[in-house]
Amino acid sequence: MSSLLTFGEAMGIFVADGIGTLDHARGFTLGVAGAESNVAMGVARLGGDATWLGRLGKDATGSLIATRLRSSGVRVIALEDDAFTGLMIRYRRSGQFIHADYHRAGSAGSRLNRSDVPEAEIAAASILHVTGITPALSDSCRSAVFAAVETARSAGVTVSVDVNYRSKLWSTYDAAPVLRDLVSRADVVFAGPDEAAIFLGSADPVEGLAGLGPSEVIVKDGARGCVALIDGSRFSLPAMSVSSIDPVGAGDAFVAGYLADRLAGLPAANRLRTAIEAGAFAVTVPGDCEGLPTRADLQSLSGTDINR
Ligand code: KDG
Repeated sequence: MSSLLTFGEAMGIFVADGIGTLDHARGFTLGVAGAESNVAMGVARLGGDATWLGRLGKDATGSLIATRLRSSGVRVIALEDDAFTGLMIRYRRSGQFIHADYHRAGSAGSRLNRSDVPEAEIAAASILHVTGITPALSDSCRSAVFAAVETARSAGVTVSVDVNYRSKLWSTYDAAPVLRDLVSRADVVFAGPDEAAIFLGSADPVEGLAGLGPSEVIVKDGARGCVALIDGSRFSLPAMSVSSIDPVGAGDAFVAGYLADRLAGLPAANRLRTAIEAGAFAVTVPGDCEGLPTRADLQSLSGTDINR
């Protein structure tokens, strides 16, 4: 069976209930955050075979993360670490503005290193998925990402990269050469137009990303939908009109939708349609991973046949 392997930092997250500054918060919802673990859960919920690997502290947050991922059907390779499991705190300053604080410097997840990702696991996968978040966490994480990507390439495993620029982790100046290098080693790349501009400048994002080498370029543009260049064919899909409650995690749901259909051997048009639907479903549910849909969820959203 085709399978996805991904790795990165998964964290606990406290999301303030309601809207307002943190000092007005009276309750928090505890969840799990992390772009790569979100994608793994998203692929698994859509019926795909997904493995997430990462370092977790020997604390309650680490256990929570492993339990939540496994309950979504993800195979978890959790490497125990003496450091704490990273945390995030997020609140909504207004209906529009979301603020997040990281508590992750020195965390277990940021201590991942290149010997943590076994070559055999990579070679056995159909897709290795990494993000531009991991190289920003530490030198050892950066080295792990590039080593894993090179192992995948040598083994003929598809390399998928979501650029996922995080301004709280590094500057665009520091990120640009690293993200450009990472994208140039990918087969499949996902980026927002603003993220692509970090290392492409004013070049057209689709053409610019394709010019670096990936044969599957997908530019996700939130409420505007997506444009893509896949094996030489161009696609442009509008977003679905849904009532958005929480945009966080929608990009990961989109990636999961695309990769789940790719693992299932479906053509590009289906992958992009599922990506759009998964992203749309995710924004209707609060939380980073709670809105990752199943196939049945997508059917209820679109009212279409899931076997199309
Ligand atoms: O992609 C959603 C993420 O922002 C979230 O789950 C946490 O990985 C995360 C990050 O670094 O922001």
